Amino acid sequence: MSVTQVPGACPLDCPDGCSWQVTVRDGEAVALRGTPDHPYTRGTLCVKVNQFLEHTRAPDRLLHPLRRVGRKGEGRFERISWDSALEEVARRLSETIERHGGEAIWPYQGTGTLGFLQGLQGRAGSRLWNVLGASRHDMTICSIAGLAGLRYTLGTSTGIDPESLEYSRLILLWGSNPLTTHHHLWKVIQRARRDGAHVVVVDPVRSRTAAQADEHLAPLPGTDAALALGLLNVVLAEGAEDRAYLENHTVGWEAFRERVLEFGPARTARETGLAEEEIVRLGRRIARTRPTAVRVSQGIQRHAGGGTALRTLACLPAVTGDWQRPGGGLLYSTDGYFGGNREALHRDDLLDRPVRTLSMTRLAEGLLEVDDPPVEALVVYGANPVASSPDQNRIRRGLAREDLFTVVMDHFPTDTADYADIVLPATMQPEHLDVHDGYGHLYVTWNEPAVAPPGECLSTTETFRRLARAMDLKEPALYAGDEELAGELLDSRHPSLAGITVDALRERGWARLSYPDPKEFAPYADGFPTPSGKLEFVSETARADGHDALAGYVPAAEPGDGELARAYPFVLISVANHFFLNTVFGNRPALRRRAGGPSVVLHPKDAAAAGITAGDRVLIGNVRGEFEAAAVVDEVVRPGVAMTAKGHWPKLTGGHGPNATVEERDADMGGGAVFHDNRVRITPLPPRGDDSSED
Ligand SMILES: Nc1nc2c(c(=O)[nH]1)N[C@H]1C(S)=C(S)[C@@H](COP(=O)(O)OP(=O)(O)OC[C@H]3O[C@@H](n4cnc5c(=O)[nH]c(N)nc54)[C@H](O)[C@@H]3O)O[C@H]1N2
Ligand SMILES: Nc1nc2c(c(=O)[nH]1)N[C@H]1C(S)=C(S)[C@@H](COP(=O)(O)OP(=O)(O)OC[C@H]3O[C@@H](n4cnc5c(=O)[nH]c(N)nc54)[C@H](O)[C@@H]3O)O[C@H]1N2
Ligand code: SF4
Ligand SMILES: [Mo]
Repeated sequence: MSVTQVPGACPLDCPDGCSWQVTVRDGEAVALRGTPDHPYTRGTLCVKVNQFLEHTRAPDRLLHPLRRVGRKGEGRFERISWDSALEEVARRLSETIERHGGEAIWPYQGTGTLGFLQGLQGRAGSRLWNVLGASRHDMTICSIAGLAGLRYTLGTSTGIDPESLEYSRLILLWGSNPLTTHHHLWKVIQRARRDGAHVVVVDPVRSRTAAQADEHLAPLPGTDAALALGLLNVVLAEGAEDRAYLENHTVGWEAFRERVLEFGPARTARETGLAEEEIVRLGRRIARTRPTAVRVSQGIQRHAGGGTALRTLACLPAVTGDWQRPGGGLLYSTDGYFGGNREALHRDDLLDRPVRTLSMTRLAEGLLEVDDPPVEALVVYGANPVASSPDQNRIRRGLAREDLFTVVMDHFPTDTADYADIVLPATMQPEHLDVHDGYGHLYVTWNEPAVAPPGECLSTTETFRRLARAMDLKEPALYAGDEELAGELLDSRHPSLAGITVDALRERGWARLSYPDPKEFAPYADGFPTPSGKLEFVSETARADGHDALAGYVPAAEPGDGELARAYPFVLISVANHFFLNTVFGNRPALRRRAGGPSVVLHPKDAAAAGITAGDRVLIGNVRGEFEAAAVVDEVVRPGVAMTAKGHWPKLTGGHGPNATVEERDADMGGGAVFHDNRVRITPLPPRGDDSSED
């Protein structure tokens, strides 16, 4: 009997990017655990990923290529061989290119795995798409508005080292729910608390994290930039601005100061729906506590003003001078720390002319309205847009187009796969090679294949190599093997990779990137990568891009007053589900049981006004669409807000989810999605009759 420990990485779209070890006995994966000596993973995974091995063996796993035999959306398929699947895909893509050129192909890649080889970070498949001249796919679904906003202020979207939060004295968890979405950060925060740090959550919902914090402020969704300006107003009133820092390290302070002075406590209270006392109390605490760290994650930027929110929040630690202190500053993403050679993977030099870019969150528009050329072939991998992208009903209409050729590569028969002409079975993480960084830490992780793939599953890299061969493409870069690709990625002179060799990484499974110890690390103490080299309250780049040159506040597109709000009294926010990761695990029976069915949480006052009692079946809807859920009545949401969770599979929960109500509309920056800038009405439904045939 042979037993080995194989190092790997959690592939999911989660900031914690855990390092894991698979125990393999006689060729079978028998146990999975977080790597004990990894300083961030610290031996634990999470409630979801503890079930990962069971998930790889689930009875509904896709094991063979399939061809559609039913209507689009019906989900009826026949098993076919890889050869005939690849022949058909190759033929249809070639015909599309002949008719309309490569841009009629849309490679629709999602967040299913973040790996540099198999997934998003390396834009897996980009070499093939470049050779074919396919449309570019812009990943707008998750964090882009915030990334774009930060770049105006900081010149980068890369924030402080999460491990440096251990040295913060005040931690603002702003629109961030780590106990559900990245719980390893919470351990760092607990260490800071043991040293006396105070933790404040800013969230319209009393999340799991807010319930554990020292203080919780619940502003109206989409008003965070106003709150940041209001808090800075108090800091100024206390005379606590760091004049030397502002003088030496920032641009545009005089103008920004004027703007801050417009947001006195009374106005800020009106905008945010908070009490003046709450704002003043927190403002004073910020004024007297060094260092203060702001942790913002993605939830807060799914609004019309989401980019501006991050842009303005990043100004807060400049006024207090905290950017120069370890444990001070702002953390949104750590993506930029890993200096691997991404360009070598992407190979954008293979593209022989510029191509158009299509936005991930505008799939319905892309399929129903885009012309010149129309999208004729859609290749979906690592994504489940029927469940996850905005405007579900129009997406279904687009995917139902008879003249559209759709390929879906996935592990499971998702709602999206049901619309495919060809379904290709993909390997899961213990079955393929990959390399990962993290967007919430400073480590690089190696994922060694631990077991053979089940059935006929193939990795993304191998699928695209075989497709290139089936299309008779000559470019040698299309046939690079996985180890070669990993070597190209890590072959970089970037100082972050100093001392990190492929062999050592492969042996141990992980390495901390070459940066100072978190206790001493203030990445922007000496300046910022902006055009001026300073933090920019006023940004000429922003002005050139058509935004206000000065950081400020952009309110919601569907605000809380006016006619729209009378017809649709609730702002619907659809937060991360504790038991799923986006839609991954949404079909896992044990986790579905723990998650319960779709629900919507309302404040008791709102529920009473709408004639809704706890447990009622309700319809949540607007002009775009509607979905059903069970009502929960609880003070965890503030009045005016309704909360539901993302991740349920529509086909397992009545056919529609929250994205049936979400408009396909861009945030102020980057083309980000606006999942929470979404007003709805909520009405009770009659209880299901006993003769209901639904189950
Ligand atoms: N368990 C689990 N973990 C996950 C995921 C998951 O689906 N499940 N998803 C992963 C992914 S893809 C991502 S992007 C991250 C997201 O990580 P987070 O951003 O932490 O998660 P969200 O639940 O989207 O949003 C966090 C909080 O923002 C609040 N919020 C919404 N609108 C506003 C606002 O306008 N202002 C403020 N202040 N708060 C607001 C919500 O109430 C929510 O509690 O998590 C990752 N981790
Ligand atoms: N209402 C609402 N909607 C949201 C959000 C929200 O907060 N509210 N959050 C948004 C956010 S933050 C995100 S990131 C998006 C996520 O949206 P998507 O990127 O579409 O992610 P998922 O829906 O989880 O679908 C991922 C799919 O990839 C598959 N997959 C996983 N690994 C692999 C692999 O190695 N190969 C292949 N071929 N497939 C694989 C999984 O089985 C799954 O079906 O959802 C967004 N949608
Ligand atoms: S989902 Fe996040 S917390 Fe869970 S194992 Fe993966 S990286 Fe770690
Ligand atoms: Mo995300």
